[in-house]
Amino acid sequence: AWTEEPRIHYSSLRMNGDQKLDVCDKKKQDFIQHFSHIVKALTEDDMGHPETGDAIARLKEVLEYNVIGGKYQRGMTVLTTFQDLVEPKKQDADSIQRAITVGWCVELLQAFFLVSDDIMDSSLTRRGQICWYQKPGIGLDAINDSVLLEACIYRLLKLYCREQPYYLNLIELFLQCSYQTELGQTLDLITAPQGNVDLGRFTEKRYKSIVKYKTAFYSFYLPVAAAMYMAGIDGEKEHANAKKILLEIGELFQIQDDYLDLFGDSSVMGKIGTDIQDNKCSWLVVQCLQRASPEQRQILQENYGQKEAEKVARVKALYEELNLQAVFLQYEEDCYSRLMDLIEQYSSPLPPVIFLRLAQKIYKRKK
Ligand code: GPP
Ligand code: MG
Ligand code: MG
Ligand code: MG
Repeated sequence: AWTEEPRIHYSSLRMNGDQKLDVCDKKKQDFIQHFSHIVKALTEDDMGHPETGDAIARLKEVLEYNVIGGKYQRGMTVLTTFQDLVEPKKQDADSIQRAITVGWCVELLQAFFLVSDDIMDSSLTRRGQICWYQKPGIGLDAINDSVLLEACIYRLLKLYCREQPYYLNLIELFLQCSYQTELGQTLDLITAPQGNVDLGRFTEKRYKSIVKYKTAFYSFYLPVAAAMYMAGIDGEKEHANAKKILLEIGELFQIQDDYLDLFGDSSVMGKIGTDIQDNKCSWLVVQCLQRASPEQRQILQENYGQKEAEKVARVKALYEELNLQAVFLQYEEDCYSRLMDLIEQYSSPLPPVIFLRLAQKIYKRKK
């Protein structure tokens, strides 16, 4: 058996930290550079089309406003994971280009979700700029723009991956993860009806279901699973094991998102929080309810889910009285160490570095 090639290649293991950083920055630069090719591929044939040309020009504008400006963590995960899984000699220019393109497909999915999520959450800013639907002259036309962003995923997959053995797996993966995210968004929305505060709805159990579906599948399982399929790893067991870890990372990621919604620096985050106003089943409100006295619960009942700044401030003060910042810090620590155990238990046969890198990227994140 020793003559067999290792099925899974452990690249980047022999580098020191500095070299690794350089390689990562360079990789991210390459990835971002590639966006112009993506836009070109999506618009070149039809830009001057007599019938659809104007729509394509609008699509170009939508792409440039909404797909750029994030952290590119999900997209980069496809590329990096692909390179971890495939031996270097099989990483030819075309395979790398496909991994980058599929990475951009994940970024397109994210853009689709964010443009529509911002409408549903009545948000003001995203990635340091005004939300697309808030731009003068855009409004609810942004709904159609978001659907166009989604359509671009499948156009790109067809353009770049049609001939690949994993083509159908990728299409099904994107569709399945979209559906799960939409179910999660449904849970998020129906648990937060406008003008109807019912604190009894905000349970830990409901919280976990919401975040698993609305965030973890598309943010963590999708990019790693896409890279696995592209590397020829399509076994159920392998995917189930990776998913086990990745959904846990996704849960921590959304808990951080909820914490930062109120306690983060909005200029660093690039977005202004709305969870209290929106009556959301946030991690903070769930923790608050577990610790609140009957009097404190009453304060929450009177101030949660409303737009007035004084009421939002009262809720924040209550969270501070209950030391939820310290509770969060401790929770993040515990969660991280549980993640390390999970990675030890479930990463094989994939190199643990895939999961460790993701966990490290999000641990103590500020944006
Ligand atoms: C994060 O929720 C979840 C999403 C962005 C998925 C949206 C899914 C759709 C089907 C539209 P969030 O509202 O907390 O994110 P943010 O804080 O970035 O607004
Ligand atoms: Mg939102
Ligand atoms: Mg939302
Ligand atoms: Mg949020």
